[in-house]
Amino acid sequence: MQLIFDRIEIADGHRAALGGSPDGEHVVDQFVVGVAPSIAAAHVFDLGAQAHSWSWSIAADVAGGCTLRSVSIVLRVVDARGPLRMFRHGYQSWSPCDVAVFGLHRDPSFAEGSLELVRGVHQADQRVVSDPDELRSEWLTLLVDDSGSPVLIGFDGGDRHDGTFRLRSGVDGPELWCEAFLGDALLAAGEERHLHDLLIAGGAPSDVLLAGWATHAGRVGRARVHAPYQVGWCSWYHYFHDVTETDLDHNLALADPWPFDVFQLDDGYQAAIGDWLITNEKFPSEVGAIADRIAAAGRTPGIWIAPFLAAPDSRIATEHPEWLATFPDGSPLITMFNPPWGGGLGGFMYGLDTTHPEVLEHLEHLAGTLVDVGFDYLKLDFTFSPSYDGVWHDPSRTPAQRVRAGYDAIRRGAGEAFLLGCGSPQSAVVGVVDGNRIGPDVAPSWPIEAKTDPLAGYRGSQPSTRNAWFNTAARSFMHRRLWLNDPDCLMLRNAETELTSEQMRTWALAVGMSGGMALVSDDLALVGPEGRALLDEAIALGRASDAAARDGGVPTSPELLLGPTPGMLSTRSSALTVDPESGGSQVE
Ligand code: 9PG
Repeated sequence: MQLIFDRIEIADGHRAALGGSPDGEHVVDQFVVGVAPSIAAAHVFDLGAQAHSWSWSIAADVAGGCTLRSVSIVLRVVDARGPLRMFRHGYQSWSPCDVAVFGLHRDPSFAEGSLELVRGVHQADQRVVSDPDELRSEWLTLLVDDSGSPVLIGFDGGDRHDGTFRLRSGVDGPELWCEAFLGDALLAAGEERHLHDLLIAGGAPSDVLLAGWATHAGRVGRARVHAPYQVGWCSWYHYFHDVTETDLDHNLALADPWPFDVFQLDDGYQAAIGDWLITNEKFPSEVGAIADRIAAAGRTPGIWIAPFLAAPDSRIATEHPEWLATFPDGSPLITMFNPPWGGGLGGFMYGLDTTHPEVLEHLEHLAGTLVDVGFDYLKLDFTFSPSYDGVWHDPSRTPAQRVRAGYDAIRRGAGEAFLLGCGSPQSAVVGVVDGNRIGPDVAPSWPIEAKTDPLAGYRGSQPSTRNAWFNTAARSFMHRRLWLNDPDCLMLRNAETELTSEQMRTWALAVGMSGGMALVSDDLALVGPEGRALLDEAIALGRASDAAARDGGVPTSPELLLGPTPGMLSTRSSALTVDPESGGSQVE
């Protein structure tokens, strides 16, 4: 299989069909695209002569400027043997990572009943794809044919714009569109935007290619990878929204014999989505008093916020309607639907406008206040919100820049506190988060719970321990290169769960071997000696795997490209093989 440069395309329909060398200036309609050659430095990819890195830029060549949805380098895929397979890397934490067959599988946006609101949660571009054969991957991808020799194509960053790979049928066969997605950002006349470098590498197994790419992207993005290994407790996966202050105190009282560094209160304490400093009637104390009590028990206080969302009836939304992004008709932009949140519109949430200077001040102040009252660990959730199409105060910002501006404001306020990204567009947060959720939510069941109504096209994003396992394996290579991986919480209780002890063990071993964060999320009174022993085993594995990762031995998923979903997670010393159906596993 070979990839050959064919042309530059501006979405949708404007093209410069040049062929041959991509280097030089391409005038496409009202834009000038500059592509500069640069040979990948030897220290980046140890992959022989087949590694390339292209720097490129775009400028609007028209008085008054121009909006730009996307610009693509189009590569033709030639001499592929047999069906082409594509590693589809998901957009944000919960978006599934899998391997799809070109011409056979469909993009999730094609599913009957797929909703724009959900597409926007899981893809950089919320529109339905135009080609029925099209497969998409975000930030990076791997292509492989029957020769078994994969090619990696990836952007080296994602904080200036998203990067989407679209495998499509072209006139002369399959094409890979390497798309810089600017989401209709306004380019001023003559303004040149440097796009993220595009990297292409082959000649090595997929795990080696992924390791090379992540190492490089981590360096370029100044990844924060030095926080200590994290062990903790989180209130979510037992109490969910119903958590009370009594529940928190009950677990804190039981925690003495447990090895937790962090004790993290999740969703359910706040008066409203958006009003994070005011507690509801289930929490008689103020947030500062809660932090004090956790600190007095010798743990790092942690708290959950969804900083870019606002419930319609929240104080923030009603006092500052000008802080909300809008639809073109001027009504507030809706960026999430979660019925348990209520909020005045049955669970529809508004998106804060992270291009508005006052919103950024608010976010900085919010994070600063939470840290000042004692929370040294902030879980930042539903952070894809600023990426939706809409009307934004500063129209020059891309979706990725809007996400990143929100995170950067929080980092300014939080100083050196530990920031955990969640629901985070993965490519936009390198260099700002310390830890990052890399998979969907676990659940007290292995498959998707029967009561869950799976989202059309996006089943793989639904809470289930099996779905969490898939992304933990597929994104294992990111740990300590881009951030600390958060595979999501362990499940240890032996009551109020549908997980068998075998499935619990599989998940605990996966979390441990991944080297990622290890958080317990049960009512501690329900965890028996078996669960406690499993935690100790997972932490011992986790510390060893994490220590190896700091030393370059990041876990891998060596057979990633063999099946639709990964089946294996390997460390330097052992390998975990998981049966996706039964949730059983073997360690060798
Ligand atoms: C709190 C939770 C926990 C959890 C997060 C996140 O409706 N939804 O589509 C939906 C998706 C994810 C989700 C909740 C709802 O979970 O991953 O750890 O913090 O929020 O609400």
